[in-house]
Amino acid sequence: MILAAAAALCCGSPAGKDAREALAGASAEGKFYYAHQDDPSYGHSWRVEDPSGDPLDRSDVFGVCGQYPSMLGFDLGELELGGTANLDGVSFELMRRAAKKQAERGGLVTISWHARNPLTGGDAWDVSSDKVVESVLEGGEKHREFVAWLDAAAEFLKSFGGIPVLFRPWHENLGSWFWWGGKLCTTEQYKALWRLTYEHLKDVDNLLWVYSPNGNYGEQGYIERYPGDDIVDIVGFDSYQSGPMPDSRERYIREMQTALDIVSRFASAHGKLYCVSETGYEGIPDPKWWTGTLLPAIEGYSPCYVLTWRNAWDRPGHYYAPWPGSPDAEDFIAFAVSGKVKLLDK
Ligand code: BMA
Repeated sequence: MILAAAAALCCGSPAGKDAREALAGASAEGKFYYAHQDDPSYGHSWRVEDPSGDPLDRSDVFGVCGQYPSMLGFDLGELELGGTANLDGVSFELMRRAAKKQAERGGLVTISWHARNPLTGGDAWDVSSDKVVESVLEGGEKHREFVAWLDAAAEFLKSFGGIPVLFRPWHENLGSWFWWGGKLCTTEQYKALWRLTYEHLKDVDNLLWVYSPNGNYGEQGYIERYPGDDIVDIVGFDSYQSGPMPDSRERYIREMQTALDIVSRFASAHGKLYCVSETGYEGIPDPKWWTGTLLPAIEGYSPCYVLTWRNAWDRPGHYYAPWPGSPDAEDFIAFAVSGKVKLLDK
């Protein structure tokens, strides 16, 4: 069923086909790729100092369990400003080098884009105007500048030399905290933004396109803003645990199960794979989070990957994966050997 459905996906390149077959294969075996944002670039209290020479072997996840995440997450944010590093200081050259190394290890890469606000000049979270999406569409006052941003993204992604990339633009679009969010544009404008992006990147033939709203949306919103079967390969959602234990645990599991129910049915009806495109619990205040909460939250479903967010090197409490000595490290090892998680050897 899953392999037959995969034939309906939109990406036509051999590398993209291999990637989606690998993802479908893992999911058919009841396993998911484990992804960690910015994993080789920095971790809890350390960072790569030499992005062009560092061997990129260090990883908080590897430091804990002796294996690497099978997927790396990166973000393009501020590529559009023409600098050498993204909004969190991750060098674009490091991303390219890490992606190559990841492919050699047999792993995958996913890339999101916290693009700056093209109308106001503010950041991705600047929601002071609801005219931003309109302004970048055909005929809008920022259209030309925005197309230049898309072209810069295309050029960067082409420089990966055919390594498949799960590209995840304009995420968490049902909430209203990014300029492309729910109250900031109409459904038609959102879809037009996605199509414009697709059109300008479609000759980057190593991309798989991931649609990833925030999880607490309800089915109607999810369906309404879905860009279209011809321009999406994988459907997912972002959902986090927040607030004190134990109440937040129950709520998180409930929200994850509801979202997985919606997304898995949607994926099966549309011939797509599905994933948990972002999740986590900031600072992991529950030492049994991995086996006691995350695994139960996805029980009964087979997402092809699950990504946890970044371990900021300069904010000790802002982490979503274990690091050597973190209170959840032992539980992460149990998670890693649960038979459900795909990780990579050195
Ligand atoms: C957020 C935080 C920010 C970061 C942003 C984009 O969740 O981690 O510190 O700048 O993601 O990566």
